[in-house]
Amino acid sequence: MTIVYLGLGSNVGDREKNLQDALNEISSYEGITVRNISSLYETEPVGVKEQPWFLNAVVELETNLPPMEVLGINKAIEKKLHRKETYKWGPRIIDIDLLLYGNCEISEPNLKVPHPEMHLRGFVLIPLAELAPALKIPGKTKLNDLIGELDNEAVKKMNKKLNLPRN
Ligand code: GSY
Repeated sequence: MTIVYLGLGSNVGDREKNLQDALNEISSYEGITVRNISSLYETEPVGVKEQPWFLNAVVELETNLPPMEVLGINKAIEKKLHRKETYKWGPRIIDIDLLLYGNCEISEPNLKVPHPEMHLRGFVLIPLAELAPALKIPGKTKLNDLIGELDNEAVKKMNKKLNLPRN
């Protein structure tokens, strides 16, 4: 079994429902057990600023599925939840990013793990640190050191979590 972290984000429509729908879908897959979920975070958009703020969370799961299969599941769920391609860094109903797959480092044309920009993104690092404060990103330094180096991009913790589906 491998511990996997996924990043969830939405800034279109009912953002919390979109994240909950994504989490429910993830947990419905055989071979995936959702173990934990961070609080919800209201976050300032990174990249294109002129768009609604995101709602973000990080999910911890356990799986025996290979990383490419996890990637395929993420893409299938994004499609099922009607994610439409807009433009790079543009608004989206749902985004499901494979952040970490155990301690693996993967560099395939369509999959890079750890997620190549995660060490720069407060909306990923801060919820991730809530779940795994002592975690070290393979090839990088400790989470707390990375968080200390972030620009002051706004990441506001909400006193709220998605419902953990029963596996
Ligand atoms: O990479 C995920 C989509 N995304 C986000 C996001 O989830 N949160 C914030 N705050 N900014 C973002 N820009 C993009 S693209």
